[in-house]
Amino acid sequence: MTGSRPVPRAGQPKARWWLPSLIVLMAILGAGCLAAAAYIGTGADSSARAAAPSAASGAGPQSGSQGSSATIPAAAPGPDANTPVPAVSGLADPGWVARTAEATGIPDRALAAYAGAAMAIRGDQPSCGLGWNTLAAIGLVESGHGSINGAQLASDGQVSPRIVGIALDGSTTDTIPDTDDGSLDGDPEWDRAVGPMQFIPSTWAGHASDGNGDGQAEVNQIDDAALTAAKYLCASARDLTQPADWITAIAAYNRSAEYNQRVAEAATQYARTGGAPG
Ligand SMILES: [Ca+2]
Ligand SMILES: [Ca+2]
Repeated sequence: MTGSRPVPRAGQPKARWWLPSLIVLMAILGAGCLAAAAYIGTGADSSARAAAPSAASGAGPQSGSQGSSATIPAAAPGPDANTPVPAVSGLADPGWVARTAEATGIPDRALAAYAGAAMAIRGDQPSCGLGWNTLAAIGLVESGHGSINGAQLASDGQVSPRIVGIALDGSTTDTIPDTDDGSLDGDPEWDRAVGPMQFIPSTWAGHASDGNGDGQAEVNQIDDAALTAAKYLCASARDLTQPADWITAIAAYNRSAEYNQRVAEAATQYARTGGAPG
């Protein structure tokens, strides 16, 4: 996926395309489905909700099936509960993670990162309404949850070998000359999307976050990548429970309408199949 799509990943310049995209998405998905995906992305969790019905839930496919109790259960306090920066992967209840991973097919280690990142951003920015399913949908589309090109996601959240996309040299993508001197993407001529959430170096530089509490922001570590994605999606005071804001946030990741559609479909599907309360 990294190399075949026509536009770069997270951080590319935004284009004023969202209105036609909205129309396209509504035509393809149906207005109800789109609203569901948006709010999923929201309901998705408001950091912790898996598809929790909200004011917009009347249009959601999962409406009525999971109820307002679809909040992700928090993990019991552990020995590291008082550490300054707890790992996001430990925030969601392990039982919820296991059940939801089985229901959705998302690797449990990746799901723990997505859910925990959504829970963390809910604490910092509750008005964003980011759902775990939106992060999971992006992780799926970007890298198959860290499995693209033979990569594997280890229990510590590290993805190896490193995931690095094709050169964004304008031949089949937008043109993004080097911004990092190759320090993140290994390419001193062009920029490339890196890691399981596929950040281009300039975006990573502006939003890089430490999700596993080791004091480092590492683009190929799933907790760090998921938390960074959460912060990036929630930038500009977006309210992802609103379809227009959700679409704009996904467009900031990748402005392709086809990309937006794929993420919307995956987010909707994840909300349908996962996130049942414990
Ligand atoms: Ca570069
Ligand atoms: Ca880290």
